[in-house]
Amino acid sequence: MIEPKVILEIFIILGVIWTAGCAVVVARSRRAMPLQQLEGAEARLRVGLLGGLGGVAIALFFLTLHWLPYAKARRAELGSPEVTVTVTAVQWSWILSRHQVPADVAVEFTVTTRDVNHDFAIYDPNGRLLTQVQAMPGYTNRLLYAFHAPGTYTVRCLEYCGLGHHLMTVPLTVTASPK
Ligand SMILES: [Cu+2]
Repeated sequence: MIEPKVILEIFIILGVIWTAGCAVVVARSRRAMPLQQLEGAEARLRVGLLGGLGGVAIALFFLTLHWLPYAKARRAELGSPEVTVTVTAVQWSWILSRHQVPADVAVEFTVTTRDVNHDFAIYDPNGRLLTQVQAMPGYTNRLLYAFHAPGTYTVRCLEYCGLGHHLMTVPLTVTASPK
């Protein structure tokens, strides 16, 4: 797993390269050139940039796909769930089948709602968002996650669902790893 700091650094480096490239294009376009030649050079540059950057974007998409937090990627990383928590959202509270889960174990949250859309989000003891999934009427969405430290985590709703939306919090206790 790449550190968020590294991703930010890569993003900044790419941003600097992109900005420098734009500056070069602007500087070159100011040179006095016959109109015909300028258009030809610009057209070639555009096609080159489109093809090159498009290729890079597609390659990055496929190379980084397995880091996306989709159920299949999580399952490949964490294995089959050892603990299941059923989660039902209702205006305006969360109904959890259990409020304690062990650390370092794959936990599957099966999430649905009795009324409107909600969003099941888990925050760590420092208030940092760890993971989330939509709670949708008529559907059960599965969220696989492993907690790495014991503590009191907080479930919140991340989809505005009416007057009592801010009341939708419930603690989730992560106990020491059984392993
Ligand atoms: Cu809400």
